[in-house]
Amino acid sequence: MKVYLDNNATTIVDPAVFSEMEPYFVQRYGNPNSLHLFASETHPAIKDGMEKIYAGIHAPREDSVIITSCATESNNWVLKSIYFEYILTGKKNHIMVSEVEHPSVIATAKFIESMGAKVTYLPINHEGIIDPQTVRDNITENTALVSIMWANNETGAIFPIAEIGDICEEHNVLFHTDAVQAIGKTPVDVQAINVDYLTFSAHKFHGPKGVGALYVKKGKELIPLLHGGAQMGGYRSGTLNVPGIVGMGKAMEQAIDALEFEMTEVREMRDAFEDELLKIEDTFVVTPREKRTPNTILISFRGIEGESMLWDLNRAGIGASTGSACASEDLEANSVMEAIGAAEDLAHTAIRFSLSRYTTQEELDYTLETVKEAVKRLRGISSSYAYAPEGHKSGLDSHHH
Ligand code: C6P
Repeated sequence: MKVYLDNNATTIVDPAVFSEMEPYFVQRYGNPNSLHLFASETHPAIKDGMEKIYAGIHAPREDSVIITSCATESNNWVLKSIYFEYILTGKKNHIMVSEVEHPSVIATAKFIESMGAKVTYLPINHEGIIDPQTVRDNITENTALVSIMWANNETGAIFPIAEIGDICEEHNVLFHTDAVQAIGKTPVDVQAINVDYLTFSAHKFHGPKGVGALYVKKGKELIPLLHGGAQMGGYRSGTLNVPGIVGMGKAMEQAIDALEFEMTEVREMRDAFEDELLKIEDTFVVTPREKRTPNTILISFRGIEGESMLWDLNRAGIGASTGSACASEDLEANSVMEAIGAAEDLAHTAIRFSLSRYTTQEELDYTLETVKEAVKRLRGISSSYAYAPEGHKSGLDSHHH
C-alpha cells in the first residue's frame, strides 16, 4: 500500500484541474500577447482562470493578483520590494517577521538585514502561535512591514491574522501574510481582514507546481520584479503561463468548493487519527487541534529520531516528513520545536502528517498500525529512550522558556 501524508509539502493535482489545463499545451499554445487567432483563443481561459483566483480570495477587481512561479518568489518579492521602497531610500528601516516563517521569508529577511535593514524575528508562544501583542510591542515609527504567515506549514497553527492586520493598519505599517497553508483549509478573504500583500501557491491546493501568486491591495507599493515586455501590468514581465493560470484557477475553484469538506470530514479523520496516535505512550503535540488547519499533525515520539521514524514509514510505503520539505535534508531539529523551546531530545522527534481530501480511512488505519510497530521497534533499540527520566509524561510544559 502506498500512502501519501505529506500534503503540506505538495498535493496531487486534481484530475479535473489537469484536464482543464491539457488543451493549453498542444492545442491552444499561442502567446497571449500576440496579435493573431492563436493568441486570442487563449484569452477566455486566462480571463476565466484569473476570475476564479480573484473570487477564491475575495479580491476586488481594483486590487491586483500577480501570477508568479511559486510562493517563494512572491515572498521574496514583497520583502525585497520593501527594501527598495523604504530601506534603501531611508524612509523607514525596520521589518518584522515571525521566527517560524517559511525559509523563503526568513532567508530573504536575513538578506535584506545584511543590506542594512533592521529585522525583528518575533517569537511564538508555547502553543506555537504568535501573540498579536508581541507585534504591537515591537512596532516602531520606523517599521515598514510586518510579514506573518496565516498558517504554519509544520504545526498547522493558524495565526491571529485579523488582529495583526488591525494592529498594522492602526500604526500605518504594511502587512504581508504567507497564506500558502491556509488556502482550501480555512476561509481566506482579503476584504474581511486588513492585509496589503498575500502569497499563495497552486501546488498546495491540488493545482500544478510552478504557479504561485501575489495579491497586492490597490495603491500599495510594489517594485516591478521582472522588467521586460510589461506583462502582469508591468510588474512581472515574461510570457504568461497559460496552463498554469488555467490550472490555478480551477484548483482554486475546487478548493473553495471543498473547503467545507476539509473543515468537517478531513478534520474528523485527522482528529480520530491523532487520538489514536496520542494513545501511544510518550507522544506530544504542540498546537491544540482547534487552533490548527484541519489536515495537519506535528507529533513527537519521545526517544525516536524523526528520521528513523520516516525510514520505517517509507519502507512501508508511507510518505510523511519531519517538518518542512525543504529543510528535511539537513537533519537539524524541527524549527517550530526549537522555537517553542522543546528540549533537545524532543526537538528531533517530530513527525508531520498532513492529510488532504484524498486521504482515506483505510490509509490512516494502515499508517497507525505501521507507526505502532515502528515505535516498538525503534524504542526497543534506542539508547536514550530507556533512560528518559520519569515525570516527562505530561507533555512539553516542563521545557518551555
Ligand atoms: N512548504 C513544506 O514542506 P513554494 O515551494 O515556493 O511553492 O512554496 C514555499 C512555501 C512558502 N510558504 C509556506 C508556508 C510553505 O509551506 C511553503 C512550502 C513546503 O512545508 C516545502 S518546504
